[in-house]
Amino acid sequence: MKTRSITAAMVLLAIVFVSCGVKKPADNDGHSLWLGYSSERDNSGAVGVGDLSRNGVKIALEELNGYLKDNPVSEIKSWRCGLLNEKDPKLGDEGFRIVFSEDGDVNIRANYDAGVLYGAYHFIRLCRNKELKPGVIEEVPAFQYRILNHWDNPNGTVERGYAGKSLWKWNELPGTIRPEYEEYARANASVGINGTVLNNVNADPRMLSAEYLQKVKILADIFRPYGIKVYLSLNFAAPKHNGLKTSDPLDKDVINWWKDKVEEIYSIIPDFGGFLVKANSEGQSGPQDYGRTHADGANMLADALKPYGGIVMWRAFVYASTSPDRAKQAVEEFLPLDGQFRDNVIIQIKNGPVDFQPREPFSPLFGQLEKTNVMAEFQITQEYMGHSNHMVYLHPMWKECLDSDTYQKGEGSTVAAITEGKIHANNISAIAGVTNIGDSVNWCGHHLAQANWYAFGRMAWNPEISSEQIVDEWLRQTFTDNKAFLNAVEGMMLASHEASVSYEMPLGLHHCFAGAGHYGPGPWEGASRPDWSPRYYHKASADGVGFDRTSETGTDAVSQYHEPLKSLYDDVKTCPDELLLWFHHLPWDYRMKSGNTLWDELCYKFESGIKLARGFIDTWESVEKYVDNHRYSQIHDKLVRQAKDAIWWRDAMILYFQTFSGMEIPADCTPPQHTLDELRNFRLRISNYETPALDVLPEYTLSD
Ligand code: BDP
Repeated sequence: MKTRSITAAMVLLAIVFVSCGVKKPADNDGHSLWLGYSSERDNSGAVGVGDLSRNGVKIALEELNGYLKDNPVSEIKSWRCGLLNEKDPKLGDEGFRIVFSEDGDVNIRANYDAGVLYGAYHFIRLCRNKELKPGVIEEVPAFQYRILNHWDNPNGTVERGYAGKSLWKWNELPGTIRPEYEEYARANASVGINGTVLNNVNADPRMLSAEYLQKVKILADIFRPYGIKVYLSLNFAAPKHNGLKTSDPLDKDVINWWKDKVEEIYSIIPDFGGFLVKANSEGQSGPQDYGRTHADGANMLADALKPYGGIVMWRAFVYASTSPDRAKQAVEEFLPLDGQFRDNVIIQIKNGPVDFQPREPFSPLFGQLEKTNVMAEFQITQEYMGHSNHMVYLHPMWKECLDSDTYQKGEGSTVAAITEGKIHANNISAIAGVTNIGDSVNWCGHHLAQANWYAFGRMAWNPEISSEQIVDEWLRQTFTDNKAFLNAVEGMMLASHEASVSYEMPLGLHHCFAGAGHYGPGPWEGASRPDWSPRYYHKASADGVGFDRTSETGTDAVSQYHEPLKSLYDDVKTCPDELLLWFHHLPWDYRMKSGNTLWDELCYKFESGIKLARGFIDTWESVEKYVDNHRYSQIHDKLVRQAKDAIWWRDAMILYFQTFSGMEIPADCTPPQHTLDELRNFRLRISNYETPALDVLPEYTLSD
């Protein structure tokens, strides 16, 4: 005992000693995001909506002046930015050129305002990351439309939002203008995001009313100088809500109603971007209500928007409880329509075939449509990955999808290449992310979740940038460029997605969530119907676990993939471990490539997730001296909850599966801390979409 306290005292002394050299940063509430420097505008204190003198060039100069005056860079002697006298086709609408001469002159040029602005932000990023070298830099974005989707409702709630209420204060608009609106625009522009859908895909028809359009106009005016267009989600039944007898897309009155509505919108917001549509999905109305197709619905809207240059993003997220395999339905419904959509329609496809699970194979629809514009939809908000309680850096997961080869036109037909329009003669290219932004002071609920907003923008600009580079850039700008801090925290963030998969649903398991809130585990829920029930997805029984999607004995979902993927997934011997139970139903004692039984492998996978999550706490504690107290302790608390949740997930999943497998948990795994009955009873307390309050979550001890 005595020796222990002496050692503890020595460790404490050592910590005090080491910390002496590092000055603890002042408290930071996280509100300034990765933009912890002032633009010249911040210093002037000016706020102006509809100020016609504001444009991208002006803002670019304010940013450069603000940054460089406060943070002089010895190599930089002078700077300027502006439009090119003669347009350079290579730079397109949004590209830029930065010339940084040997004698210290910086010159940022572009064809249009937005490019100048992106060039300025890029240049400042290089300065802040100390990557500046004399020479010429030219960049153009990979995707034309780089769009955030807000699932925000007029009443201020946010569907699947875990960062407070909606940023948009509809009840205050158009009269009251909050500074956050412009801060939001600035943050988006700084990473190249150029569009935002303001409202939930489960759309309230009120959003298209004359009253709301006046509110939307204010936001559009604030965003415009930052190169950001606004879009709206629409309710397909809007004509009926407004007194028409039908919303049939082939009905003359309906067609005219939409034409008039679109005309009205453009008279108020001349650069309105277009519509996002969720139709015939989860109870939303759509063309199929009238015996029409998705193409009939989308084209009717596209025709109305065409004269103004607007687009329709039509979602492929459709399913019905009558389909034997939900994962197949998007291809079944959309493939027969290939070639029927107008050229200003783009089909918005979630990254995986089911629904934003911690790991899914890429949606096969990306590789199936050839004559239709397609785009990917990612979820930045962590509906299925611990809400804003868990630290999960999502870029590795998104990149896994974009880099996946569909083999549609042979090798190299990756999801990125297809959606960028490199494989087919697509008319438009786009990418969307469902935001994690709310009105909480730090915007995203978890300080480290800001990295996902940042990463989405950087990826939309350039899908080739690595996860390592993005997290490194973000941490330097948001925390510090201290090497020890960066090494530790980058490692932790880069491991976090794999950790989340491992402690929630490893080896291709999916949708084992409790209730509709999708926070904790509920593998015992539901029946074997093709709806949202965990039992339908994992199919655990005495004979094994997993969803048989093979060609011989299963639903044949594998056939929606091109060769060689189809055979690779179909054959249990070649199917990658991480998707094994997505495609195969296997006995508990199935021998894995590792030599373990499937049962042991599952236990060890969960264990590895628990270990990683526990390790994140140690890593964070090791960098305490580099982080301000405010963010340090908030992040620390959340990491503790994350590690507890990791054990909760394992306890629930494994104890439930054990009722079928009858096998023992390997002795070297963390022992369960709750019984199955306790966990099932706990489930009864989770009933809605919210994150359960921390103090009602099951208690776990983290010591070994
Ligand atoms: C699911 C969400 C639900 C959304 C739906 C969608 O649980 O709240 O409305 O996706 O994307 O992930 O439409």
